[in-house]
Amino acid sequence: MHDSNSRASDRFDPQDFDRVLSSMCTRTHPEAAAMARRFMDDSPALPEVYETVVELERRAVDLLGEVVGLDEPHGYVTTGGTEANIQAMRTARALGDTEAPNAVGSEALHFGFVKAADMLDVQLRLAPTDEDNRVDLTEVRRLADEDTVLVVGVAGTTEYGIVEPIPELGEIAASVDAQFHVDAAYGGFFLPATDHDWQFGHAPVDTMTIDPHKAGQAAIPAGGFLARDVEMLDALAVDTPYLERTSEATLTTTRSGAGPASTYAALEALWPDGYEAAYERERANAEWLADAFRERGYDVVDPELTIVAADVPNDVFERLSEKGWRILRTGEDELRVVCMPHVTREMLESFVADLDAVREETTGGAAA
Ligand code: 0PR
Repeated sequence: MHDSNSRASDRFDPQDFDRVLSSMCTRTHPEAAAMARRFMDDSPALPEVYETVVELERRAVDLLGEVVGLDEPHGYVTTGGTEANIQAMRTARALGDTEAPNAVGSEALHFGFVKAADMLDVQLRLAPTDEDNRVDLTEVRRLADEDTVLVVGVAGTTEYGIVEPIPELGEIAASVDAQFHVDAAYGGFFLPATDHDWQFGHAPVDTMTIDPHKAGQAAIPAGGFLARDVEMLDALAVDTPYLERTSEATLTTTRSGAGPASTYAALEALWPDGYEAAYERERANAEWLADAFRERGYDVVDPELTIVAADVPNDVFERLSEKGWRILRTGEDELRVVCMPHVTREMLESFVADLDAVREETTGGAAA
């Protein structure tokens, strides 16, 4: 039993980021962290009571609109990418004109879409990806039909960071009169610094997910759901009979003010130059690590944004985990490193030094 006089905060420490290599979350920007703490007790669900946090959310959505090329953005700060993706499917189903709705995307869709489809009773049709992990567009075209209410493109896939062909997927959506959603949960804060076509200004995108609590450097919980037309948000609204407001479009009711407040603070501090500089750094780190794996004879999936996946043998992976590296594998069993702001070059050098030490100790070195 612990001493009942001691405080939980004296006894428990959060995960140190020094060895975290496979997470899309990162250290919160200091100003965003300060704002998260200040506004964690305020709930934007009650605008009549908590006025300031509602204003912060409005400003956060406006700035997110700038990031995604939308002049008049409609949306809100969600609990994360999963909620934003659920809302995209929900609005598409509400506005679609069919009794048997389906949604089409690639196998690279985040597993949260499976939850969305399950809850909303929408059939999820996933086109295969090829050996380079790219979506087969012919197959997407074949899967889309008159009952398709939503086509999804991922701008930065979870496992490899691949930017799917957004304009082409948008054309397929238009050809069957379906809504087009882009999941830029991971990629959205990197992509403005690249040449990729991914946002509202580049393709007929209707809705988008972009997560401040990933590369946006805001506090958890902060996802972003954005829509081109206000009707898409209105389609989500339910009546709220006993409040002064008449309707609510969010999925959850009580919401933490930490998300909107820290999102606004992070964007104010980092958009656009801070995010661009972070991307350049993380991209260079990803390339550096990919080269380090290649030099050691491992197959590497070329990083498209900031994710490196390498075919490292299981015994080597296990030994690196034992050394305290917080690493995860892809579905194909590759070691997957997500270069986020907390992942410094120094950290990667120390990781590669451990990799070399482990290779000496195991058969993995010989096998590679
Ligand atoms: N869409 C994409 C493209 C994602 O990569 C993710 C999260 C989501 C949606 C869902 O976002 P939320 O987790 O905010 O609902 N992908 C991460 C993953 O599966 C989730 C994650 C994030 C896991 C941080 C661990 C972690 O520390 O790897």
